[in-house]
Amino acid sequence: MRTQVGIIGAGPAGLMLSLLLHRAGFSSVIIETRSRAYVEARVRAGVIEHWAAGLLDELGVGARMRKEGLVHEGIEIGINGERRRIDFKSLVNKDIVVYGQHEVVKDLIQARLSQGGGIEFDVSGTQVDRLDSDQPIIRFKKNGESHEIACDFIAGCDGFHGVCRPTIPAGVLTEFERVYPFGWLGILSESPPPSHELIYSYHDRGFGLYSMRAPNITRAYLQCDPEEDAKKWSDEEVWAELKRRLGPDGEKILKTGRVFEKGVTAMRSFVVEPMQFGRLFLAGDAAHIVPPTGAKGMNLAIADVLFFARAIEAFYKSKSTALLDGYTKKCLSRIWKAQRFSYFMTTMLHLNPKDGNFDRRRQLAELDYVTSSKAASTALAENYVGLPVD
Ligand code: RFL
Ligand code: PHB
Repeated sequence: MRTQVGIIGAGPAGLMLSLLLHRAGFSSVIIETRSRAYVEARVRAGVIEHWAAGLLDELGVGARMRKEGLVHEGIEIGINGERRRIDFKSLVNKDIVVYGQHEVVKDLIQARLSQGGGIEFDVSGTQVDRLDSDQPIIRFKKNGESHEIACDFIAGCDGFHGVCRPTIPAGVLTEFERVYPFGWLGILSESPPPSHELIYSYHDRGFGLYSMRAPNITRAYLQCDPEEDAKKWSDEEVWAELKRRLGPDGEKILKTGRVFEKGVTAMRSFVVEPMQFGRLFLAGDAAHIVPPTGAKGMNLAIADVLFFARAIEAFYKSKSTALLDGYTKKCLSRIWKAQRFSYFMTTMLHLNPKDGNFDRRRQLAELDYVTSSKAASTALAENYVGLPVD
């Protein structure tokens, strides 16, 4: 098999890249270890930045998001029960769309398959080779048979635990990392959320986030120990804690319902530099992880592949390698700003067990400041809706 761009991973990064390349007239093949059913059901992100929603429209895959997604013009920040609103519309004249990542993935897969595009699900033994030549190779097995794809370029869109990053020879990459001493216990339930917008709640018992997937489906998170076993939390305990962390009116405004998903996610910030080696280019979670408090992970993945697709187009259309050579620099300038914002949101809103009473007061001052100063709330809004991708 031969293709222009071989893509490892059918997450948001790999799938978006295949559509961007198709629009520009270039061939690609995606290989994915999981089944189509698995990737279409994997519950993850929920917030689509303003420009990313526009890109889905542009690519002709935004129709269901526009019908079923929920447009939000702001968020609420709870400070020990007192809620204050940050109004994106009046501050930066932009909004975001709340629409599950797995729904985006479904829409992208359907679009790609209807273009006749290649996605090989259920592969095993993925290897990337000859990365420093101009014909890198992907090897994999499917149904017991070995396959090889000769590529002009390989896009490593295989997430944090993929094979592409570890294949890059030792000494090439520098890693930057921070691991946080807390995680999120997340639930999905058949019940309406407490507000039509997201509530990020700082509380003396720990952070709580009240999101949604539909008007009658709540997605909520509780700060917990990163090693916590989700099974140890009964549904009753989860609801009681979610109500407490919402504040005095929690009992009244948080409706309970059947919990149909429960899991714990640890939190880290991670970046590798550079994001390329020879003809292998890393994109999305393969190159960086953000803690979910800023809702940036999926959006960063989409921004990376947008920059990569532009670079590929310049290479084939004008034989210029300038954008490919500048890929790392272009991506990192935006990634580090998203890292900064995700770190800011995370440390402002969570209780760090190592912190003392000084830090609690500092957090409360920060929360008061970002919700009362127009300059500070504009900065939060500008980052939340998404920085430019020009
Ligand atoms: P993905 O989605 O992990 O996809 C990588 C794909 O590669 C496959 N793969 C392989 N395929 C072939 N061969 C191999 N050797 C392979 N190894 C792996 C995997 O099976 C998988 O299908 O990475 P991608 O595309 O870079 O996308 C990144 C996003 O998924 C991630 O950043 C977000 O989900 C993060 N995130 C959020 N992002 C947002 O933008 N907004 C949010 O509101 C948001 N909330 C969240 C989140 C992540 C969370 N968790 C569970 C980590 C909330 C949570 C709780
Ligand atoms: C979600 O709805 O899953 C969600 C929303 C906002 C975040 C993280 C996750 O910051």
